[in-house]
Amino acid sequence: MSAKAMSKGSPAPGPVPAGMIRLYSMRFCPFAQRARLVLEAKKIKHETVNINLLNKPDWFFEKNPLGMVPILETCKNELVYESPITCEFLDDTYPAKRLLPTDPYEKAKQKMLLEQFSKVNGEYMFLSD
Ligand SMILES: N[C@@H](CCC(=O)N[C@@H](CS)C(=O)NCC(=O)O)C(=O)O
Repeated sequence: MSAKAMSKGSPAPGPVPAGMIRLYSMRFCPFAQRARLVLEAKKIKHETVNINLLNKPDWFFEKNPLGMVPILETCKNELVYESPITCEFLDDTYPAKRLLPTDPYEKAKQKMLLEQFSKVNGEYMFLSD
């Protein structure tokens, strides 16, 4: 994980190296934690770029118009945001050791459970680095 979060004025990171995926994150973000858990569980080679959410770089909005983490960026310049979507994208892109069921109803049940847990408001801090 990068030591310091990128803020307004930080240069945009270059292209994602081949064979790698990049996670834009914030260390204390519970939504980014979902993507981090999937990356870890599936042992996906990745790099992390932390963003100072109190002072976002301008280029960050080109990655996600909502200006939120988590975001995944691939070496094909694909950008994926919204944590449940990032998790499913990782599971589909790296199909070894699948985390989501393939049965449609079982998959729907997992997503419904996630929706229920998403109603629980956690308290977290917006720290810059
Ligand atoms: N629905 C989004 C929520 C992500 C979210 O709220 N991220 C927070 C950090 S924990 C964020 O980026 N906030 C920046 C802002 O609201 O400006 C998801 O599931 O990915």
